[in-house]
Amino acid sequence: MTQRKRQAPQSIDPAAIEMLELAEAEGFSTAFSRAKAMAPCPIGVDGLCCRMCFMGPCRFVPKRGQSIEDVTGVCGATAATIVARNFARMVAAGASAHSDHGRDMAFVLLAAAKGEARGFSIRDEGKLRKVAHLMGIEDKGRPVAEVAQEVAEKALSNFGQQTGEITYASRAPKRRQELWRRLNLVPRGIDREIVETLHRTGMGTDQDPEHILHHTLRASMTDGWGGSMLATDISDILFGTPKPRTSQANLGVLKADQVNLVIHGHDPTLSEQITEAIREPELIQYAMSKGAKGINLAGICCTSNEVLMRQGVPSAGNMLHQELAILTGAVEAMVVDVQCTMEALVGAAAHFHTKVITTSPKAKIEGATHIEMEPHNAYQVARLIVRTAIDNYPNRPDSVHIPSQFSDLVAGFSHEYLRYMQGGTYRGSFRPLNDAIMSGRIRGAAGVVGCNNPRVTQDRGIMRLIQEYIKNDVLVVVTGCGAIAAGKHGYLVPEMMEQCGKGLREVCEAVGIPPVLHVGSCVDNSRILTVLTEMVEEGGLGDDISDLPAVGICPEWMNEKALTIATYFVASGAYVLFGVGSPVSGSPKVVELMTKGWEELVGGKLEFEPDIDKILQKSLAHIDAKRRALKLVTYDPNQYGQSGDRRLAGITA
Ligand code: NFS
Ligand code: SF4
Repeated sequence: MTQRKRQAPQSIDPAAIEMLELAEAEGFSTAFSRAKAMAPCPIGVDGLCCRMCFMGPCRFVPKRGQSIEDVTGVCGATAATIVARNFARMVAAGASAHSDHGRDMAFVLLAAAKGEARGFSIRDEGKLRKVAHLMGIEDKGRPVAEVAQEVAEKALSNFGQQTGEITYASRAPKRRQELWRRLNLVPRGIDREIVETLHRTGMGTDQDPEHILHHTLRASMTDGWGGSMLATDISDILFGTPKPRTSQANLGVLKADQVNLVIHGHDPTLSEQITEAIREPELIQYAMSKGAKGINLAGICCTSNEVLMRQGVPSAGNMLHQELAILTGAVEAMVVDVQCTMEALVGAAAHFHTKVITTSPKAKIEGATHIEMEPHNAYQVARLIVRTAIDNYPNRPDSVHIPSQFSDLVAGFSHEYLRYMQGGTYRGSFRPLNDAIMSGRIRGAAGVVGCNNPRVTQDRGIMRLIQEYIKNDVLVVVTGCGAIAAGKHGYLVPEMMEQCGKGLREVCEAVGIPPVLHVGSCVDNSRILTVLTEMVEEGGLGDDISDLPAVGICPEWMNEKALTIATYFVASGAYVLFGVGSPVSGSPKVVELMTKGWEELVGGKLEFEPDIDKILQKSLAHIDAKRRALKLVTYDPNQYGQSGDRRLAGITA
């Protein structure tokens, strides 16, 4: 009855709970408390508000006895049209974020190739040559810098290109490419499709929901097979292709006796330089001269994932940990670049000595210190930021409150490494994985990805699904804040094979991997597209991504980017389920178009399902249905595991 009774717990993470108790006691505001204080707008939550022109804004609220499909705006637009338009704009915005990130990476590569970006080099020449090959660029006998310049220019041309096809569409399975071409779904250029989405969805242009959603599929692909895939590839070229690294996650990685520098956002450019700078003896010495024992670097959100995957920098937590990290009182500086960095950071920092430092030419926050980074000065800026944090150490309050919790983890499973681990340098392939799926050792695969959202209990949906999947022999890959959740709760270690079904456990034992694989940041969802494609090409699991016994889940989504990812996975043939709630629930017609309609069109569909148990049932049913369609052996949880169990029993006896 009382409000408190109806409220779900705020988090299942003990470190977060500890900090939230402190915040409540001290009267500090957080996203958790603000979400409680502000209910979602009851009209906007269903996608039923149109602000595309000033004859409105129009609210689509049916009168008693009226159907929603009979309500129109001043211009006559129907609910289905405005819900589809709102969704399309969110997808375009998400695609713009990931793609602009990809563009920035291409500019860094170009500057590095021309020798105009001190501190940047081609760390992974093998990957550069592989990417050159994928782009149709001749690399034999040519100097690295020359190839890198051409790769960067080719990547940049994908953005402004007006006709033809984006380069990486040709990386998809052959069948998928044919389907896309038949349906006119291949993006012509990244910027073009995003701009066209804005044009189409303004007042009085595209007013057929099915037609709007068709273009939305095309626009979303500018992210997955465009900007994100380019961002991933170029980051690997510049900073190295990830391979497994051990590290830790949760607020307990902050250190009471060291300068704590937290990097937060998405772009690895500056954070890679900061990772380098904190190792400089001169700066360590400088920190000690201020009374600290050293410099401790930790990440939040996807910047964290980028430097975790490549450098093993520990993670202080996922999206909802950004304010909580500051409330420990132990953070000298929080350095942000772009995306998912809450304006509230400045208010949280005002309680302490913490400096919030914005660094992107695209992003300032009022009240934050702005130290702008460009590729040519990145290392100097990184040093300046580290010094600023050190200078702030003596201002730290006498008592700090750092929760003790953190978990060990292994991250760094790039698609290249996944291939390598299944056979080594010369025999690397996806054959063992495909065989394990075909024989039923592994029932299928699930990607558990994406955000935190204070509208639901932090990490609960993510962790429940991960636990159930591995118990049911479903191999899990994780990215973004979902990956950090898995890390915080101790699921990214090989020991977790103990929690697996027998078949999956055997596979994990044989290969020596955790059953939950951290494959990277949110732009690295493009790695999952590559893995799915390689699985198709390996043979035995059908001839398109839509044939695979695989699902994609975002249990705690909040960002527009998550919707874009969902949509490009659907366009690629995947079944995608989202928790929390639906931004299109206002129009049954749009819901039908995005489920039944998209499934008929492209073999994938997007469903919003707030009930995590239902997500679990639906996803497992989908995996089993795909197994049946492929005529694979029926999954039987008791078929495997005997040998592995006996061997382990022998060891421990
Ligand atoms: Ni993805 Fe990564 Fe996290 Fe969500 Fe934000 S950090 S880009 S959007 S909240 S997973
Ligand atoms: Fe209202 Fe139509 Fe204008 Fe939207 S475009 S605000 S529905 S009049």
